[in-house]
Formats: sequence, C-alpha cells, structure tokens
Amino acid sequence: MIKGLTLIRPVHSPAQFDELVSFFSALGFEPGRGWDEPPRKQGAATKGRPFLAPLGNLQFIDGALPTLKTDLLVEVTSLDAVHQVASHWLETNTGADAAKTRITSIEETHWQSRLFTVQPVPDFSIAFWERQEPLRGKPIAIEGDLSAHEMKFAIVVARWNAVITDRLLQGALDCLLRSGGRREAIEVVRVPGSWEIPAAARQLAQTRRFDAIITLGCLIRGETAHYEAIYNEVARGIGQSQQDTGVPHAFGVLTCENLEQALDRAGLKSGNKGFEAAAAAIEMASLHMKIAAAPAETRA
Ligand code: DLZ
Repeated sequence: MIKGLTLIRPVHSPAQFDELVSFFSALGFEPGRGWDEPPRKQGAATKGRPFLAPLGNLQFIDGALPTLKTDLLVEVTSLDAVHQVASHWLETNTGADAAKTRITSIEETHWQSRLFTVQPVPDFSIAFWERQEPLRGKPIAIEGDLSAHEMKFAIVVARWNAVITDRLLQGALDCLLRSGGRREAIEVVRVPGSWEIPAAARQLAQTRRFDAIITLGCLIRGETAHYEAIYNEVARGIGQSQQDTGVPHAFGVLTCENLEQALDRAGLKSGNKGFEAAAAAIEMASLHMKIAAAPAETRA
C-alpha cells in the first residue's frame, strides 16, 4: 500500500531554489515531475522540483549522531567521483575560496564507510557516503564512473539526416557537460554520412588525444540502398577501430525503419541515443583508466 516517501525542503529564496536545483542536477539525480503554480497567498510555495533516488528510507534515531550534523544523507557508489563533481560545481558557482570552506575532504566513519559533507547553499548540508568495500578492501567489481571531469572526447557526427544527427549531437554534448566535462575538451568532427564515420573515428583514436570517441549517425532503412550492408560495415568499422586502437568508442549510430522512429530515438519518445552514447563513453573511459591502474591481483 505504501508507495514512497517525500521529504520537503523549503528554501529561503528563488536564487537558492535555482542553486539547489542546479547542484542536484549536476550530481546526476533523476528529476521527478515538478510543478509551478501562480501564488495563492503571500509566502505560499509556487513551484517544486523533486529529485529521485532508487532507494530511500526514513530513519528515526534515538539521540544524536556523535560526529554527523547534516540535513540529508545520500548513499552513493562512487564517492570520489561525486566529491569531484560537487567540488567542481562549488568552484563554478561560488568561487574557489568559498568552495574550500563548503566541502570537507572524504573521511572514514565509525560504521565502515567513507563520507564527506557539502553545503551547496548556506544552512543546507548534505552528507554523501559510500560503504567500504567488503572482501578486505578489494572491490567486488571494477566499474567506470560517470564523471567526465578532466576527460577529452571526440564526437564524430554524420551530416546525412542532419535533422536527427544534430539532435544526437546536442544530447551527447548535454551529457558530457552535465557530467563535469568542459566544452574545450570536446572536439566535434563532421563527416558526410555514416559510411565515413569509422575512418574518421580511427584517425582520431590514433592521435591518442582522446579518452573516448563518440560516433553519431542515422541510417534509415526506407531511404538507404543496401541498408544492411552499410549498417554492418559501419558497425564493424567502429568496433574494429575500438579493438585496434584500445580507445573506447561509443556507438550512437541509429538504425531505423523510418523518420518517425529516428525522431523518437533522438529526443522524443525513446530518449536521446546521443546522450546515452556519451554516457557509455564516459563510463568506458573511466573503466579503461581503472583497469589500467588496478593492481594485477584485483583483476585475477
Ligand atoms: C548514400 C546514403 C544513403 C542512401 N543513406 C544514408 C543514410 O540513411 N544515413 C547516412 O548516414 N548516410 C547515408 N548515405 C550516405 C553514405 O553514408 C555516404 O556518406 C555516401 O555514400 C558517400 O560515401
């Protein structure tokens, strides 16, 4: 019968509202359905923006926690990456000096976890924490993070069906920038059609200047002679470039029956595959670095 918990947090001003929405968005919280209403009486709320997490609980405790004073506890799986994103957000939004006073370093807790606290706005403190890995500190699995901080990307985008591929490009850029990437660290390369993507992707990967390559194109069966042959060759070429160069390549080439289906996958009904390809590129670039850095025993 019970469906969910909602923790309401009134804010002090519209500016603070925008700052908190920006901070929670930057950290990758899933936005819920918000609401806006005309003011009904003096001081009444006019808008709300929910943020969702896969799990939540309301916890009553008997007395105070000895070391922890916070308004909200958020459990995460990649604490170091979250710390990086939070620091980056603070530096961008509050300046480098203020940022230092509003975030703590990561510390160990008495409950086998690591934790830091951050104040995105005054009077609101959030503690992010991660359980220490069991098995004597060995991770159960090596996983890539979703932080694009300090990473470099090349995006190869086909001009053919530009009405679709431009949307895929916007989706990819949106994902990279929202994940902590910098616009100057993203190179966009345009090619005539999907057929040309593998050659450009390989050349870019061979420069070793990029942590990952994102490939974006759109093949529409109805409009493409030898559709299957072209699609197979494009997929094979991108895959082979990835295997040969060792640089992660994300596959964002749509293969659709018709234009309507392509539009759905470029930001309408079925999400934006450019955004998804960029997210995969970030994760694989991070995983690539972690596997390279992990001691041999972790990999056994
Ligand atoms: C020629 C062609 C056709 C018919 N259809 C598509 C398509 O649906 N999507 C796409 O990205 N490119 C298409 N092309 C162009 C080829 O990919 C290639 O650019 C040209 O054949 C020139 O080599």
